[in-house]
Formats: sequence, C-alpha cells, structure tokens
Amino acid sequence: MPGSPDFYPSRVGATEDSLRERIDPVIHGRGSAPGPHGLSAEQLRTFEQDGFLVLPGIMADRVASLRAELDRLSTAPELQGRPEVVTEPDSDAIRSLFGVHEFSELFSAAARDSRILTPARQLLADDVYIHQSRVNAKPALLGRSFSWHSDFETWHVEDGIPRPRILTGWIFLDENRAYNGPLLVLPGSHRHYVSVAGTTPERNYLESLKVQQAGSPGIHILRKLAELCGNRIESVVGPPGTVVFHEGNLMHCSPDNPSPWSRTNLFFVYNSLQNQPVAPFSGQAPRPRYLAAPAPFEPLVP
Ligand SMILES: O=C(O)CCC(=O)C(=O)O
Ligand SMILES: [Fe+2]
Repeated sequence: MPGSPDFYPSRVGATEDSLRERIDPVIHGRGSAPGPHGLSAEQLRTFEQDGFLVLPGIMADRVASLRAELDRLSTAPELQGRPEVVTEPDSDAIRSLFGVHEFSELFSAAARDSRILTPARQLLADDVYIHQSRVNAKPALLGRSFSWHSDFETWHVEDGIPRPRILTGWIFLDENRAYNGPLLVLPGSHRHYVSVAGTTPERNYLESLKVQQAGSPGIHILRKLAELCGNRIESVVGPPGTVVFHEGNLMHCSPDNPSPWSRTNLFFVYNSLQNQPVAPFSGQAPRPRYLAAPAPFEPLVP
C-alpha cells in the first residue's frame, strides 16, 4: 500500500527543528451553537486565536464521583501491572492511567456529557470518537514534569493522525494552581507547526510516557515560536470541574508538582471522524489501543 501524503512531517531525520506552515483551519465550522452547551461566537474566537478555552468549574458536579472512581481504579487488582498504568520516572507513584473510558462506565459517561462533547463536536464540526483517554495524576511532591510538546505532533508521527482536526477536552479533578504543576501553554502556537529534528526510537512510548524526548523541540525553535506568539506563556488554572478545550497542535508543557496537594486532571482526546488514522508516519507499527484507538470508529452521542 503506498504511504499517505505527509502534510506535517516531523522527526524525519533533520538535524535541526524547523517551523512549517499549518495548512488546516483551527475551527472547522461556524454554524450556530448546537443547543444549550454550544460555544458562543466569542468563545470560538478565543479558541481560534489562543488555541485553548477555559470554562471554569462547569463540570464540578461530576468531580467527587470521578475522584472516587479513580481511587477505586488505582488499586483495582485487575489493573495492577497493566501497561495502561504508567508510573513516575523516579518513583512508583502513578503518573498516568490510560484508557479510563474503557475501564469505567463513569468515565465513559463523563466523555459523553454534553458540556464537553457538544463543544468538541462543534469545534471539529463533525462526529467525533475518542482517540485516547487518560488521567494524569501529578501526585503531591512526586508528580514530575512534562517536556514541551505538541500533542498533534505525537499523534501524527506515532499514530498516523493525518491533520490537526483533533482536540483534547480536559476536566480538572483538583484545583489547578500556579504552584502545583499546571499546564503551561504558548497561546497562539497552535497556528504554527514545529517539525522536530531526529527520528522516533522503536516503541518510543515506553520511554516517552514517563519522560518525553523524541518530538520535544529545542530551545532555538521554542524561542522563535514564542516570538511569533508575543513572548507570553500562560498557566492554565482554575477550580475543580473546570473544562479546557485544547487544540491538538498547541505547544505546552508542565512543571513538577512541588506542593503537598495532587494536581489530577482527566483528558479525553476527540478526533473528527473525517480524520481517521492512517499508517503511522514514523513507519513503525501502530501504538497499542490504549494510546491510539483502532478502527472501527463509533461516533459518540451526547
Ligand atoms: O498533565 C500534564 O501536566 C501534561 C499533560 C500533557 O501534556 C499530555 O499528557 O500530553
Ligand atoms: Fe500534551
């Protein structure tokens, strides 16, 4: 089978990172807001300009049950030793739990809650399915950083997601504060594509889910990108139950959590049904299903 065209090459053996044009729109339709949970024209503009949109506390009523369910899953005998459970690079504390919507009806229901699914469908202007779900626990004192990256760059190179018509809707299960390791974003960076130097090691995810190296851009291109975006970094903070829509190609990272409180967030990656994966552009085998859902793709219904 001939390979699909690669409109967003990255990790293709270059010696230096480079900036490339983003050829896709950021929001994919401007129709009227679909129902009571649709985004306003102003919210669409914010997402389009900044690459993210924060809705403080809108799903607070689900937080207690999701936290309790997470506590249950974290110690569930059937999950012990499974690859979906990723520990921190320097301790046995849980860093991430992947595939939560497949393990738990409560998580699956949260992904279909109209307050998060309706805007996701509206922004992508299509039916959507879940490419990946995860909880990042960022435990008190032990939660370690995430390097600068664009999620889309990884999903493109390692999972074969063709175009940036994909986004993450995430829900704070704890308050996210300036000092507990919140996400740091470069607003506007999603409108540029960073093609990262180097190549992708075989089965890179075994390493990258603990400490990402391949696909994380270096200081020169980060400075250039920051300059294009007004030299401004924003931390994404808010109370539990806050929902954030995060464009797939937004450049972001997050620091260690040095505080005595956890910073736990739940992420659902929604992909447009018109943007189904092809063979990974790394040339390697597809990643396991808990990282990259395989066909058949069923549209989610709110
Ligand atoms: O949870 C975090 O702080 C960073 C998460 C992130 O960027 C990712 O999992 O792709
Ligand atoms: Fe990320």
